[in-house]
Amino acid sequence: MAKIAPEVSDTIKTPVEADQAQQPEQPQTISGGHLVARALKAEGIDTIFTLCGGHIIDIYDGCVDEGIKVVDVRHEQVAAHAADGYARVTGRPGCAVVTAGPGTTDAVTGVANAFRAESAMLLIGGQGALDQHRMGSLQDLPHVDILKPITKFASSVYTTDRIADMIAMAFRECYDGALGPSYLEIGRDVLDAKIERAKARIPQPGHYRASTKSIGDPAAIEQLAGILVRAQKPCVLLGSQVWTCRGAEAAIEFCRTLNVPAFMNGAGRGTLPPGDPHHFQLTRSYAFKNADVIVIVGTPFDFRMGYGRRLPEGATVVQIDMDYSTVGKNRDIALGLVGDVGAILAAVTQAASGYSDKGTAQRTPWIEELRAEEKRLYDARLPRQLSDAQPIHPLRLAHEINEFLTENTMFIGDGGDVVTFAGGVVQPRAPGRWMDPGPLGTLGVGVPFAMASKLAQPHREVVCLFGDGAFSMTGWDFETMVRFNLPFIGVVGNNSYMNQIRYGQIQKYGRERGDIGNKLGDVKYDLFAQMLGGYGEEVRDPRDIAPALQRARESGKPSLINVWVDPEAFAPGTMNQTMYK
Ligand SMILES: Cc1ncc(C[n+]2csc(CCOP(=O)(O)OP(=O)(O)O)c2C)c(N)n1
Ligand SMILES: [Mg+2]
Repeated sequence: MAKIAPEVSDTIKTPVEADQAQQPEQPQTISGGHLVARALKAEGIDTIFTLCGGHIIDIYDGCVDEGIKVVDVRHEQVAAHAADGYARVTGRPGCAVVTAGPGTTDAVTGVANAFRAESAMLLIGGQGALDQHRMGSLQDLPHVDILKPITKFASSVYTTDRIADMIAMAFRECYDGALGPSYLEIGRDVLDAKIERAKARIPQPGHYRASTKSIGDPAAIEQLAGILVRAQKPCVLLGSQVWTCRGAEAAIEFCRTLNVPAFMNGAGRGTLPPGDPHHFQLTRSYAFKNADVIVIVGTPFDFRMGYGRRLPEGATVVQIDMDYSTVGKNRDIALGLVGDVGAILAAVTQAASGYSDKGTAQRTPWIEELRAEEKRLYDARLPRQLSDAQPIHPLRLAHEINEFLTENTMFIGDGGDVVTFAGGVVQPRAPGRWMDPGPLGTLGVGVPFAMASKLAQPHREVVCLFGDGAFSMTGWDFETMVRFNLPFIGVVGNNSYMNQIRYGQIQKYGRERGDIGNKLGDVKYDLFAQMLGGYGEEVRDPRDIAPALQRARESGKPSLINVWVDPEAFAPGTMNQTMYK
């Protein structure tokens, strides 16, 4: 057919041309950064956390096309922690995008934290152009080598057409066993190049990885049901994986059907609400010491568990975990089960329903015994929790925060001693309402976790308790909270020290030498918040804590309540730290 002259084509169109005119024009080529955004979208990611650099700007351009929100922070550690937090809150992987060299090394701590906390996130890092490989390009470093030991998967992407494919691969690896982070480095030329769209494999949503809801060995399920039905004094510890697997309902059903008392740690806190007949908090050591069956769910025998050594030899210890290599590590077990911990608990409950007598009544005296002990320990602590002393006792601060929480509040702990105090007092009211760094113990997660929580679930209130040392580490991103209009209630338990470390120094070196390297200034964090456009006030009288929290809630702004707490009070958890023993 003869080519139609432009002036004619405006008025007379062939049927094919008319059809094409109605379709939005599909470019035949696509750039690497746009492929990144396509792959992130396929994974359900609607937000990335980033700090800009020339190596990565094409990803931003792709995000604009895909409708992915670009949250730009002030330090890459914050971007990585926020991606970790986003994963925990949403159940989808988080994503941080950072530039080459220092951008990537700044993010390493956040990735490391996600690694130990078993959080699924992808770090995408820039790299110099491949055609300048090892020539000394700007910000060039061996990123993959650096990230390899702290990720489940770390690789460079060598061609533009593999970008989306390798992102899908990285996400798949995040979900293999216990969750964890992946890292991809993409060279600047690989990212900026445009290729024919048809050449790229772009994995389709929901079609590049399988379900992980496995219950493992069915015989082990039956065996555990039998053990529990016969148990007189069982207890269960519900760890972070219960939340990761979204297994709260299954865990509640398990405890109720089998009449088993439950303790919770990490993100497992709030699985059972406070006041529930099977919810216990203060009697864990007592229960472990006296139990005949101990079921450890979704938490390793690491330092928080005394490496499993504190569990009595005579007890039947059962471990359930997503990760094969965690089960039986550091301590022998009677039975191990590997898979989705929620699915396993549901299967065990189901298997127990086959017993005409599940033995629930024989466990009631044990539950009553624990309840009495729980009350005794609570009453013994109560006077300090209600103390009107000035400077404020950190237990009183923890008490006031606990009273302030609602079912809709996410509680975040970021600090040393003040957060350890809070750990024994603050009780989240629902599953998934507790965030702490996890076993890496990284200070500085508070602002980024608050950021992730508010972005992913704007309707959910966030209360974050900071130590003054912890806040200082990533606190500048309070400004990002203001810029993105992310209101939250920040509380700084300000003792002007890195107190958790100071305690050990005083013990070891005496009063005179105990304050070396741990003294902070008397910083008015309330004024810092105000300076950045947030709400701030300070509190010295414990009776003013609750009204100040309320005013922060009503301000509708990011806020910091600077609470001056007693630097000479130390939490039992701090005093018992195993590293000093
Ligand atoms: C990033 C990081 N650096 C150092 C430490 C070691 N550390 C553990 S607790 C602590 C003190 C924290 O001080 P602060 O946040 O003020 O809480 P406090 O103990 O005073 O209540 C330090 C430095 C850590 N856990 N993480
Ligand atoms: Mg402090």
